[in-house]
Amino acid sequence: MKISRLKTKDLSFEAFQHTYLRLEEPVIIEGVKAFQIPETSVDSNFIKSKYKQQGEKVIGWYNLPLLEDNNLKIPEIVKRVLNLPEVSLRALPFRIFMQPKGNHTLPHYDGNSLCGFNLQIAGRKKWTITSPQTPLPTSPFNFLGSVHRDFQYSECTHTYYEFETVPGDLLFLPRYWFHEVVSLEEFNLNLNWVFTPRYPNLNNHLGRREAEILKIRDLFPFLNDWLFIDDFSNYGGAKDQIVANYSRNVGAVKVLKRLLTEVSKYPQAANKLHVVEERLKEISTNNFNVDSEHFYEPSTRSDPNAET
Ligand SMILES: O=C(O)CCC(=O)C(=O)O
Ligand SMILES: [Fe+2]
Repeated sequence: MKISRLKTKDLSFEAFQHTYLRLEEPVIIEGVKAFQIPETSVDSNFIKSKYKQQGEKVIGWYNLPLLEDNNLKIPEIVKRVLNLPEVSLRALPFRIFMQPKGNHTLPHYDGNSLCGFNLQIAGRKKWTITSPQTPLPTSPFNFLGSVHRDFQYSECTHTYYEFETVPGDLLFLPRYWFHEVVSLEEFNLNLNWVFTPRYPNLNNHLGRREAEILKIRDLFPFLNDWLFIDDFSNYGGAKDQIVANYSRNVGAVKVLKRLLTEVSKYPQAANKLHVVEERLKEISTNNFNVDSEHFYEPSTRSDPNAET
């Protein structure tokens, strides 16, 4: 399937809200700019010196506060979404991905029911994103795909989009969409703003699974250290409200079924554990580990005069 691509000037905020944000449909908005300085100065030295200290290294990226200054402006559409009352922000909602050629981020969806705007600044990436209506097999109690490296997507079994992003492409990636990402150029840089909706999405399998898992984590707090790989204490930046909203209709039967379903995945997942571990090590090693000789190469597709 082909992902929708629209130019900033052809997409009103209201149209974005109705067609993509509310329906949780991915889209690429072209010609978006965040750095106001010359493109050639946005190299790895610049990024490291400006953001590495302020950031918190997390597996394959750096978490940062919502930064904005004369050099870096948050794109208008992102700012408007982050300010919506139904959106909750974690303390560090801004992330930077800077990776070398060949980095392959394993299939996963983001924890904390995160939706994200991912803006390609430099380089090029190949994305394969899969609808939560036809999810990949999940690892027990988490959001990593339980698949081998040579996993083949098939249109018979998966609704997925395969596409490349180039500088100026702002991808809206809704929550629970699996994504697998390959960095294609020597120097690849993406800015990412993430948020958690305060309301659940119970229209797809992974949204319902998350609601059930939240209920389990809330009912049995000791399981958080034991079974889960992410932090629960400040889920989505508004844990109590989100847990209450998402798991309102999750009763004892659903809790029990979910526990059994997740536990029954262990034998299968044990097979793939070393694959997943190796892939996590790959993205962790590559995180900000790029050659500083490479510079932002503007794409013909991005429109330098476009609104930010
Ligand atoms: O760029 C990548 O390699 C991974 C991006 C990603 O996982 C995300 O934006 O959530
Ligand atoms: Fe991700």
